[in-house]
Amino acid sequence: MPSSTLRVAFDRRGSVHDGNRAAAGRGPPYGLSLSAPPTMNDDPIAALTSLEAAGLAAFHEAKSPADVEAARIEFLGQKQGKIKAAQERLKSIPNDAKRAYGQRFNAVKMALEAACDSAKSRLDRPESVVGGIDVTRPGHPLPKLGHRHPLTQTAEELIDLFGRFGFSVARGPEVEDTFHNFEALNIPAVHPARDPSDNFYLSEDTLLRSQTSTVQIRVMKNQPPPVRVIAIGRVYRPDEVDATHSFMFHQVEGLMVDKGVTMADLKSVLRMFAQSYLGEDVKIRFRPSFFPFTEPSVEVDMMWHGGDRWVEMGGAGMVDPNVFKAVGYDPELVTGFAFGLGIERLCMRRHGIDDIRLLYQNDARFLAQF
Ligand code: FA5
Repeated sequence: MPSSTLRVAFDRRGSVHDGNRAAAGRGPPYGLSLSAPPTMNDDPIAALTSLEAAGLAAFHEAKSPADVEAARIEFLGQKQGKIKAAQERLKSIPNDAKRAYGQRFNAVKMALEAACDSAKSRLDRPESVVGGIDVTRPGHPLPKLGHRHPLTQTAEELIDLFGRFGFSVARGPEVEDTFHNFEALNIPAVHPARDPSDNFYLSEDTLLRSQTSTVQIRVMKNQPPPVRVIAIGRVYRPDEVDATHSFMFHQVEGLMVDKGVTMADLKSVLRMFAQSYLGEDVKIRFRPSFFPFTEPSVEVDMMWHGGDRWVEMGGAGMVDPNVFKAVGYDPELVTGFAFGLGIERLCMRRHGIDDIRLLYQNDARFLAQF
């Protein structure tokens, strides 16, 4: 009996079988007659054909990478694979039949290699292939539907910039109570800034916040110093609408409290911010001003695009000791600065927009430019 029929091998289900299984009446491992290895088939070309059929069936029916590997070893294995045996048979083929055998052998070998590759790629998929759907495949690109509004872009850039200066982000409600909007900010009941004609009251003691300075109070009431935060959001005032004013707009509030914070720190931070966001050559200036919750106070102006006029960018100052007392900080121990800048105006100056109303009209032709 030829040695190949006695060889013990693993079939593709991982069980041990021997080369005599067909002879013993148990059938071949892949359901095709392989009982006669090439050396036992009288017609060498017919032997190649049945070898091809068996190999193709084995790769085709493989149900796991382990099945493919078992079939690869059985048919294409370098040492004892059936293709290797068929190649060795060439030596015993008469000279006049060698050419035909060689051509058929090459075709069978290539067909089995291709079947092996395609079985591998069929089965070597990640587990994410569920029900024939490969969920890891990239999807179809979505059509470009739009982009972030320039005000959102500005807000995100401010968060990024101040983040690099060490400021984290705090939030506060748009519907505010009079304590946070006024009293805690040193604006007593009789102050004209509380006038109903200057604010959108929702009830006697709630209103749409008129400034983001309210968040200063909420932050300080919730955490001990040191503090270094910004707060971004909408504010509401019944201002007459023109090219630089709206009844609803956005502010970025900044607050830094620590031991030894000075006006020089405030001016440095605002100058660095303006140069980073508006460009190295931006001109800003500080004007003495008044806010009930800072002392001393300043207005910060920026030279408008075109270079012909100053436009107010925000208000700022050193936190008033009364505010520290209202939130339970000791003004003998800590000092701090605060600022509130108009986001619309920063965005307008940055992009050369000359009318604030353009930012709210949602005209796609305008928005597409940013
Ligand atoms: C304030 O709102 C103060 N809370 C700022 C502040 C914070 C001072 C912390 C001290 C300490 P003011 O009312 O000046 O300040 O507004 C600040 C900025 O908001 C203005 O400089 C301007 O850029 C913007 N702004 C004000 N009113 C409008 C408006 N109606 N439309 C658009 N932007 C506005």
